[in-house]
Formats: sequence, structure tokens, C-alpha cells
Amino acid sequence: MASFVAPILLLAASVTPALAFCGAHTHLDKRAEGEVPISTFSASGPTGPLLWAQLDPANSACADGTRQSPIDMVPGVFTMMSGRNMTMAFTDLPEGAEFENLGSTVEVVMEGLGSSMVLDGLNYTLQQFHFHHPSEHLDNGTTMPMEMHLVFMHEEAEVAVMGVYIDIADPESEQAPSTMLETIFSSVGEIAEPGTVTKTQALALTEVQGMLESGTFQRYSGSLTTPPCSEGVSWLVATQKLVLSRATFQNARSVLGFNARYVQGAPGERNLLQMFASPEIAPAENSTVAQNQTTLRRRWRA
Ligand SMILES: *[C@@H]1O[C@H](CO)[C@@H](O)[C@H](O)[C@H]1NC(C)=O
Ligand SMILES: *[C@@H]1O[C@H](CO)[C@@H](O)[C@H](O)[C@H]1NC(C)=O
Ligand SMILES: *[C@@H]1O[C@H](CO)[C@@H](O)[C@H](O)[C@H]1NC(C)=O
Ligand SMILES: *[C@@H]1O[C@H](CO)[C@@H](O)[C@H](O)[C@H]1NC(C)=O
Ligand SMILES: CC(=O)N[C@H]1CO[C@H](CO)[C@@H](O)[C@@H]1O
Repeated sequence: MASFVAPILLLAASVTPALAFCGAHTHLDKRAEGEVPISTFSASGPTGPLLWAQLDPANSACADGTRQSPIDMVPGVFTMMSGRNMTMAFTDLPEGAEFENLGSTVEVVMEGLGSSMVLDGLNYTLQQFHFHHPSEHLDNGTTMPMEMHLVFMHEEAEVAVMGVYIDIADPESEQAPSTMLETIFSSVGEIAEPGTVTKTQALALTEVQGMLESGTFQRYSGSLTTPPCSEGVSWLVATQKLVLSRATFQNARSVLGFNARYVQGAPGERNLLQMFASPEIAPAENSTVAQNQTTLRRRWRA
């Protein structure tokens, strides 16, 4: 099974769309020891999300999928799930973990380090977590400074991703910066160049587990937010947020640059790129997006 786990870890630049559903027949190379692959796609320009489907036929879901991620997390697109209803078993890492710059993100490699969660009776293992600046999902219409994605896999190649918004610490607020995030990003300067890797100091994942268990998750079925945009991904977006000190956020931002895919249509709606390609197809009257565009137009006129 390990042979198809690694590419998802790497944000899956070369994974086939089938991967998320039936990994049994994939034949993907395991990450070579000590090598950090650099992504062939980006978040803007000619290799950016408007053109991902043209980069590789395997990325077709990016342009025609109707359950794509990220989305605007507004009431009606998700169901709520209590953190207490989930079983998480995150393990602290006194030895730290590898921290890589893939060009498209910075990623902490967790494969084989023993963190897991049970979702719908399936035991998923944590493969990696990485970061987006700004957030990819919108929190009820609003972008957040950053978003962490914890990518889990079940051995039948099911993918589940926990999204956790990261805000900038407010001196007026009681919430202290996350020790785990401050530790990770204290070494981000060592991997400023794509293709580089370093080792973090000891990581306290149980701190994050405790925070997630005390909150709730907004659940929906979506996709990978990077090529090949495979669907069938169980998304769990936490309502509890982590915070970073302003100085650490600025260090993280200077390495991440901009790496968020644009917000996709609500689950089940036509892919925005298909709507663009067929201007005769107006957004459905009853589309929440269309309704909100109408509201906005009215506001502009006023
Ligand atoms: C928690 O699980 C129980 C039992 O499965 C279920 O009845 C309840 O709706 C769940 N609550 C939430 C908030 O998910
Ligand atoms: C998942 O399975 C592993 C191996 O059996 C076990 O150690 C771990 O506790 C399980 N995870 C959860 C959240 O129950
Ligand atoms: C979401 O945003 C709408 C409109 O901006 C607001 O009325 C509503 O209270 C918000 N919902 C939550 C849960 O914050
Ligand atoms: C719009 O509403 C109609 C009638 O309720 C329904 O059949 C149709 O599926 C809806 N379309 C979308 C895109 O939600
Ligand atoms: C999808 C979306 O953005 N829906 C919002 C449209 O606007 C109404 C009212 O302004 C909100 O309640 C919806 O959540």
C-alpha cells in the first residue's frame, strides 16, 4: 500500500484521478529517499488553477468536477460534526519530523509516525500536513490568514483532510500562539528554496488534537485543492482556529508566497470553468452563488 501513499503526501502532482477511489491498481513511484520533488503546477499564471486541466489530461476534474474544493463554508453546504464524536490518536514527536519545501507549499512529513483518526468506522493515518497562504476555504465568506491541511489516508486509498484556519494572534485575545506551529515555522527560513528539507524540533501534536476535540468540524465531500483535483475527499473544516504570532506569520508568508486555489462553486453546482466555456449557460436561478451575485449588484447600484 505504501507505494501509492507517497504521491498524495506530495500533493499529488502526478497522481491519477482514480487514486482517491481505487488505489489498488495504481503504480506510483515511492518518494526517493532524501529527495524533495518540486511541484510542476502553481497557484497563479500559466501553470495556475485556471489551466491545471490543460497541464495533464489526468487533471480533468479540475475543470469539470462538480464537487471541487475549496469552497465558501456557508450554512447549507456542510454538516456539523462534534470533535468529541471523533476518535483521534495523534502522537507527539520528540525527535521532530521532516519539513520540506515543495515549491507549491511547505509540508511536514508524517508517514509512518503513528498519528491516526477514525472516521465513519475507518482508521485513517496521517500522511502529512501542509500550509496555504491565504486560507483556501472561506470561513462564512471571509478569507483567513492561513490554513493548515492535515492529510489522512485509509488503506483503501480513501482520503480525508482536516482544514484548520490559522489567524494572527491578537494581543487583546486570550488565545496564545500555537506551540506546534511556532516550533514548525521557527525553521521555515531553512527551507526558503523549493526542493529543500530540514528537520523540525520536537512537535506537540497532542496540543492540536486537544483543540480539535474541543470544537466542531464542518463536513462535506470535496476534492484535492491541487492537481489532479480528485474528488471523493472527506473534508473536515475545524471551527476552532489556531493562531500564530505576527512575526512568525510574516516569516511563513515570505516562504509560502501565494498558494491558494480560487474558491469553487458550491458542491453539486456546475464547474465555474465549464460555465465560463459555455456563456449561453447562465448560472442557475436557484444557485446560491447567482443569488448572491444579484444581491451584490444591487448593493453596488445603491
Ligand atoms: C454524535 O454521535 C451521536 C451518536 O452517533 C449522534 O447521535 C450525534 O448526532 C452526533 N453529534 C454530532 C454533533 O455529530
Ligand atoms: C488506528 O490503528 C492503529 C493500529 O492498529 C492504532 O494504533 C490506532 O490507535 C488506531 N487509531 C485510532 C484513532 O483508533
Ligand atoms: C454568516 O454570514 C452571514 C452574512 O454575512 C451572517 O448573517 C451569519 O450570521 C454568519 N453566520 C455565522 C455562523 O457566522
Ligand atoms: C433548482 O431548483 C429546481 C427545483 O427546485 C431543482 O430541480 C434543481 O435541481 C435546482 N438546481 C440547482 C442547480 O440546484
Ligand atoms: C453561497 C453563499 O454565499 N450564500 C450566501 C448568500 O447570501 C445570503 C444572504 O446574504 C447568505 O445567507 C448565504 O449564506
